[in-house]
Amino acid sequence: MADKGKGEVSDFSRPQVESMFEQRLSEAFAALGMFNLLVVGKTGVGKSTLVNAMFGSDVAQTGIGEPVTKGLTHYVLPDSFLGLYDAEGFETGVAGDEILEGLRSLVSLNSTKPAEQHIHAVWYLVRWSDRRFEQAQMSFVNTLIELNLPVIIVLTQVPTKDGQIHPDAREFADFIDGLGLGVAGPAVITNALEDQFSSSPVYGLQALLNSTFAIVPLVAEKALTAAQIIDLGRKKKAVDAIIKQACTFAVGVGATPIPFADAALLIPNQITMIARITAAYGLPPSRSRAMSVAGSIVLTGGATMAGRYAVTGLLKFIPGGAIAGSAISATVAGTLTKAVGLAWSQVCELALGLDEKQRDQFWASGKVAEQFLVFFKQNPGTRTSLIRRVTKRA
Ligand SMILES: Nc1nc2c(ncn2[C@@H]2O[C@H](COP(=O)(O)OP(=O)(O)OP(=O)(O)O)[C@@H](O)[C@H]2O)c(=O)[nH]1
Ligand SMILES: [Mg+2]
Repeated sequence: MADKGKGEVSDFSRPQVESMFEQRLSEAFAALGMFNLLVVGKTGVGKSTLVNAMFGSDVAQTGIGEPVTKGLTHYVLPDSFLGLYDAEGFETGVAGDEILEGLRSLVSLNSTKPAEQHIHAVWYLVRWSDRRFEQAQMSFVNTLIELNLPVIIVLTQVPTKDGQIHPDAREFADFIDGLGLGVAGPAVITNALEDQFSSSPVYGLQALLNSTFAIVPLVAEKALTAAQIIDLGRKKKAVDAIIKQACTFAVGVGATPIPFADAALLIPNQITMIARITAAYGLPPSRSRAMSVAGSIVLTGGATMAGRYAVTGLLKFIPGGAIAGSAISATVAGTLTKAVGLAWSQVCELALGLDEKQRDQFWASGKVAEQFLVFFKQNPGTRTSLIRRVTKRA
């Protein structure tokens, strides 16, 4: 590694960066923690459909299921920042009582475990077109509340027209709100799937997500942000904070100006940053091998080279700009790190927009590095500010 004293540095080799990235990725995903959601409601109410709409994949299909009790299964995504308790095929009455029995022992077992493993939110789904809320449903909800679980009532499959909720559904929601169930806030009105026939659009998912964020403990927020797929803004906010933190660190490194050749000093910080960004977007880490390869190409052949090239290359155009007397300043280190972070976020957002198969292909292809460079060069902070700062130094 770097030996600043001699002004000489050997870059990290690509395999080194690769394994470092793979390790940082798994640390970053572990640091997300877990969001555990319990979804209940009668069979056919739309539990699976709603979960798919909010989290993007059929957790129950792709996850590893573990029966908690008859009718209640705990699914964990292979990537394990989303845990789902699904009461599949559930009917109120006897079956409901069994589920509650299972929940009771689960909650009491959980109380001995870290908060990360608790149930953080319950969605209790009611199909609006049933137009009634039975006694059995009411006592089910009451028991959940007795167990100290934060419950959101969700009306499902609600049609809307021009943003107007079906008046009967509105009335039904008001009726449920009036029951004084002790749930967390008013019932949330949703439609998780566009109805082709009535062209009733998807509705209320953002409101449901907001209500969910309002009740989850801090320990589950990062995981929920990463797991949900409907609110990119929340992910971006988390990513911005990660980039800022990495820039602050880079500026600190650059406070003692680094010889150009020592640009590699900035690499470990950049690896940590892009690993955290990847995790914050909730990109499945099961693809971490391909991601690590892509990330290492970006950092060894892409960003670092580009950063160095930009600095040394630009110096040529500065009258009297002597490479020997120059160094990467704190601002340049910060600018470079920020540009790397922003370009990698754009890569991640591109990946998020792909379906699972395309995404796998994308990570495994050389396209990532190519695309990264495009974003990197487009970044308004990169070239101009480097020119300005290098000029000033010279
Ligand atoms: N239009 C529309 N259809 C929905 C919605 N939710 C569910 N459906 C349809 O209703 C049917 C049942 O939905 P599921 O999501 O499988 O219901 P579930 O609650 O998971 O059912 P079980 O797993 O049997 O307990 C499916 O045909 C869905 O396509 C919705 O919000 N809008
Ligand atoms: Mg289901």
